[in-house]
Amino acid sequence: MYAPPLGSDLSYLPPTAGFPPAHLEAKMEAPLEKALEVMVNTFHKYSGGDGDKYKLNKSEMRELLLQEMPAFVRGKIDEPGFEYLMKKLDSNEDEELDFQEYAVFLALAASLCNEFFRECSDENNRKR
Ligand SMILES: [Ca+2]
Repeated sequence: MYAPPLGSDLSYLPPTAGFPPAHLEAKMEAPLEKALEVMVNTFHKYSGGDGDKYKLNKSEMRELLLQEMPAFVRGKIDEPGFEYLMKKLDSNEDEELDFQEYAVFLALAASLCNEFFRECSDENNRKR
């Protein structure tokens, strides 16, 4: 959850404010902050399955893709493509994805989304 920067002075808050203080909680409503929270929570939702609780094994990653990114994988896992993806992401070759390796996957997925939206907007601009 949200932690205020070290040294921030929260002493002006009424003692009943609780933690996180209401004004900081409200800040987490910003879309990008929400997205970050979803990215982190989604990792833990699946990594907490079998084996290492802080790593995604192949079956956990397969489940994450199917459940959380169905449009991205078009509703099914292409096994050779999935094996290739896992191999590329698993930089320390332990057959599992830790959070850093998962973060690389998110960056890759975000880049693909960006290209997709750029192509769409180029196409729309050409039509005008
Ligand atoms: Ca790994």
